Amino acid sequence: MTLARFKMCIDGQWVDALSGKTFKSLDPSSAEAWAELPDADQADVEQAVQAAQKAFENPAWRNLSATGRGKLLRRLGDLIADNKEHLAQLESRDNGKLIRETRGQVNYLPEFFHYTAGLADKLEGGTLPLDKPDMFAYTTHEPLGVVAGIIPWNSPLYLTAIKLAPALAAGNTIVLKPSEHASATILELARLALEAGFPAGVVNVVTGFGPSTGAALTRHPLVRKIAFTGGAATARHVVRSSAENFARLSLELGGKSPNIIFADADLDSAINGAVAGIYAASGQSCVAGSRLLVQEDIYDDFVERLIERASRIRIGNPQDDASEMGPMATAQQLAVVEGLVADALAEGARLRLGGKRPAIDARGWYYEPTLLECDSHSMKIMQEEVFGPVASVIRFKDEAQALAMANDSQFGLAAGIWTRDLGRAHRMAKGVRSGIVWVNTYRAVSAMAPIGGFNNSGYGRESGIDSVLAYTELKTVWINLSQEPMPDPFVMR
Ligand code: TXE
Repeated sequence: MTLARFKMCIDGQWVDALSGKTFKSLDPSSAEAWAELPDADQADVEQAVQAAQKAFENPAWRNLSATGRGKLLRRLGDLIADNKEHLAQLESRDNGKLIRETRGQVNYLPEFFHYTAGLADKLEGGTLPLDKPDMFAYTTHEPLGVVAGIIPWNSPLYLTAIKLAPALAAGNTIVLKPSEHASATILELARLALEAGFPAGVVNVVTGFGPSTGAALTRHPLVRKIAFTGGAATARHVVRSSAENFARLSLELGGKSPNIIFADADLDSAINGAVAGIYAASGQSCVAGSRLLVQEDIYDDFVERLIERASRIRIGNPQDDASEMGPMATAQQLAVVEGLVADALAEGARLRLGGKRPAIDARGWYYEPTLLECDSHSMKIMQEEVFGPVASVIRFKDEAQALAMANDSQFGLAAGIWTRDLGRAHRMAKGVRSGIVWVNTYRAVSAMAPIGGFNNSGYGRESGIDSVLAYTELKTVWINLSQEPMPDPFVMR
């Protein structure tokens, strides 16, 4: 097969790595190479960061009004809409996500740019009601400078949009480092940003591997903020890099989210919600509802019905409209899933569904929808993120026990609550320690709704009205109104 060849975007130019090195991206549905990309090292990263710093100081960007930045973002949103089918096909090809899922995500993608475009000129500072009559003071929100966006493979366009749009709305410049497993659509996004009219160097993309390209970027002294989505182990490297120059950080690190089904829930909806939570996107979702907590009165019925529904899931080529579950994005991820299921079985979990690769005519990294019954919430499979189509289910007696189990986790990204009791819905929503709570629904997103986690799920929030502020510094300006000479210099005023 002839490989698609991509170049990186540095300072508005499409370039190879200075070393000439490349790497191949594999198609998860066939395990075959389909694309070749530049393998950037420190020298390329240096050029990208310098280009972003130069663009940050360039009056064409620095002096562009907030209204002007908003217009560019709106145009970028429109261009994404014009190119939506191409982007959806490309992302599905690159990371093995279902075409119906990538279409859904890309159809909604312009909203992130349109919504954030409207925030660009609403970054208002304040005037301070000072208790010093001869002084006047006000605050302004100013851009940080160069932002590094580190992107994982599971939803590259979406996870880039929620970093790129606010960073640009606030007047920063950015260097994006997509995952080595799924870079293609981020390069296309940079192409659209140039077409929209963002000056050269405002949006740059370097492609390559985490420990080389990613690490060179995150430890660069000119990088003022790192916006990271990925795994906890990598996040610890990123946090250490940031310590060198105290770069601002936002971290979104996934979770082990509880999906809690009470006996009074609409069971048909709850079954769909459980499927959406863990089998959609083959479970490769930061908000996956991988812990199913089910009230004892309906437990047996729920488990049987879930098995019946999940065993009908059509596994197949992600590019096929009829498929409901595609492959794991990488061979490593498939190995992680297989390892964690083996550990769970060794620890005493009962396999009720799946637990193996499906017998389909494809060489890709497919894994069946899997359900494990657990008697103890302290089992590893109840505590560790799998990032695959593996749900572990356990019964609970009452609300108090459900809440205790829900919060017995190192993570805290999302939670689902299924009940018809309004009071219970609010009590649980208040009690659960997570950044997102869905009641009688799951995996809903909006440009207006902040996402981010409690505990080891990371810190900082993306999306929503405050997301742009997270890409700014606050400045306080003091004006002395007095006509008198400066008083005693040794006393604080
Ligand atoms: O992610 P990594 P991986 C979880 C999930 C998964 C695990 C590992 O549990 O099994 O993480 O996945 C870049 N300096 N999530 O290994 O390594 C890397 O190149 C700077 C949850 O794929 O975190 C990629 O661009 N950057 C998650 C990005 O970090 C480095 C989504 C993410 O890769 C780097 C994905 C370094 N030293 C996985 N090393 C979510 N929150 O949704 C790697 N990178």
